[in-house]
Amino acid sequence: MKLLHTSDWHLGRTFHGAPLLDHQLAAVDALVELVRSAGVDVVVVAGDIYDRQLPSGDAVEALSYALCELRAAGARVVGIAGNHDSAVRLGFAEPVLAAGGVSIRGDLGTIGTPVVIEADDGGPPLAVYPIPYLEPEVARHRLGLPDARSHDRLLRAALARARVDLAARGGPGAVRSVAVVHAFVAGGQSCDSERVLSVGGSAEVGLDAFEGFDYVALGHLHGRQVLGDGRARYSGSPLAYSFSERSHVKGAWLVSLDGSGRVEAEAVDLPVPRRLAVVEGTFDELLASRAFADAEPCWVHAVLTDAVLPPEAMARLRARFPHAVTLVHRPPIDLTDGRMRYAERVQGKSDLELALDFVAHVTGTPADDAERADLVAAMASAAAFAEDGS
Ligand SMILES: [Mn+2]
Repeated sequence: MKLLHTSDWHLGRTFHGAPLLDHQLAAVDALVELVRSAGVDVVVVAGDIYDRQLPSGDAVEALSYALCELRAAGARVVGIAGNHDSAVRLGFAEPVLAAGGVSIRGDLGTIGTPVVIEADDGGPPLAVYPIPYLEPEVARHRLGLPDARSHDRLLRAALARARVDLAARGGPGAVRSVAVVHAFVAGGQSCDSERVLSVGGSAEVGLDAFEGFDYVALGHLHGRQVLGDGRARYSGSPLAYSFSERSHVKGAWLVSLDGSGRVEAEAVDLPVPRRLAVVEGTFDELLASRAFADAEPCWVHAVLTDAVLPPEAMARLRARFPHAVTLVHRPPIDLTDGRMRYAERVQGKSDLELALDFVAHVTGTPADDAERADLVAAMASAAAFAEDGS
């Protein structure tokens, strides 16, 4: 049987303010095409389907489109709520949708009840165990473990429920099994676009928690990766959601489970509607140098190394890089000025000396005669103002 493992769609997310929905829909279309060309039985979406608890109308429309298209292409769909999703909203009318072949689970009360897909290869059926994201403060009460506060303990309890059902079905050999989980599993590599699951305590779950399942479809980490012996994998997000992902290859896992539950997973890549580029140099270099021509159609993060940030820098950069979205100014001087405290550095200096120091500090060169004269005049008029109070 064939399973297509994807996650972290984050429908409705923007990229530093730029809308991404068209790119997300292109990823959906590519997944639909894969379902058709590879004869996929079930598409598994391992959480963070929406980017936020209250998705926009456009994002809801995109999910409706995705579910209908995947189903029309011949696959069942099984999804779970991630830490970005509202479990209640995502799980809306689940039993009714499930009758139509689409199960998006948010309700923790359903943990241990699989979505069973009958085989068409003569082998045993496939039981998919969706385990929605377990937020400890909610999950410990819903799972009847009020003292459990760690992600590890709660996920193990949830998986134990799934194992009880699995054993009742005759266990390995009688059924092929997949767990769908949204969690941070020990050994996983994170990047800048995942929201941390636990501020303070550890959110890590040990890989040994997943013993007994033929395949574990993980969501949460946005880089595609393989854990342990390869039965547990992250599909990663279909698109890059931060510049830290510019070396990622985005895609999904096309997983084949044979009659005995043996797994073969093939990486399938998704289209890259717009690449990411980081460009660094002076403003003039960025605007003129041919070295940056490749970055013109990309999402661009610009690092400006001029001593002084040019006015309207971002707007002017966009004349060449229309998709420039972030800019940092990194002047070639040390603004920290050693370890001297501010009070020590300014001690015994006149106002004019302080102002001249400031100019040198910010521009990297001492004030010239004209600038010095301007400062002297400005200070004289400020002093006159302070004296006569007018
Ligand atoms: Mn995510």
